[in-house]
Amino acid sequence: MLRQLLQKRHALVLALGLAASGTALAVETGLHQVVDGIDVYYGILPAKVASKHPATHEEKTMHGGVPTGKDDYHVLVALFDRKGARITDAQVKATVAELGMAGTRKKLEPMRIEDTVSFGNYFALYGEGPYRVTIEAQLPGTAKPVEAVFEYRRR
Ligand SMILES: [Cu+2]
Repeated sequence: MLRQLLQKRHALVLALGLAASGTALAVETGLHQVVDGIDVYYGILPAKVASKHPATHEEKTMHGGVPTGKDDYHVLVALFDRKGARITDAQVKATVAELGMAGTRKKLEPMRIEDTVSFGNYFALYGEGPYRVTIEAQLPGTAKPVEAVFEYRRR
């Protein structure tokens, strides 16, 4: 069980492109919930962190290119089924909203990195927060999306 969890976390770290920068940031920004038996891993980090990666990194070109503003953040989700297999065919959306505000809802695009598929997009976080990040994942053959809500604070 622990080994499985570590593998998942490792997969998320890889997906976030943080493998070289150690685990501290990944632990700080990566969160996990189990909803209806689906493991939902969530990460958020400043876009400028992603843009420091080598030019060959796929992240450079995804979601229309890496925004460079200090308020631009990359939201990333990894999904695993009850058997621990990575889910690659979900329709994933995220709403990022400062508490009490309507926020921004966007599709999270499939991101293929290192032979894994995660889902991500960029969001602008202009306020101080805290933010509520709502992940909706529609899995094939299911009636209603899996929903996970995370809170995020800029620091
Ligand atoms: Cu991405």
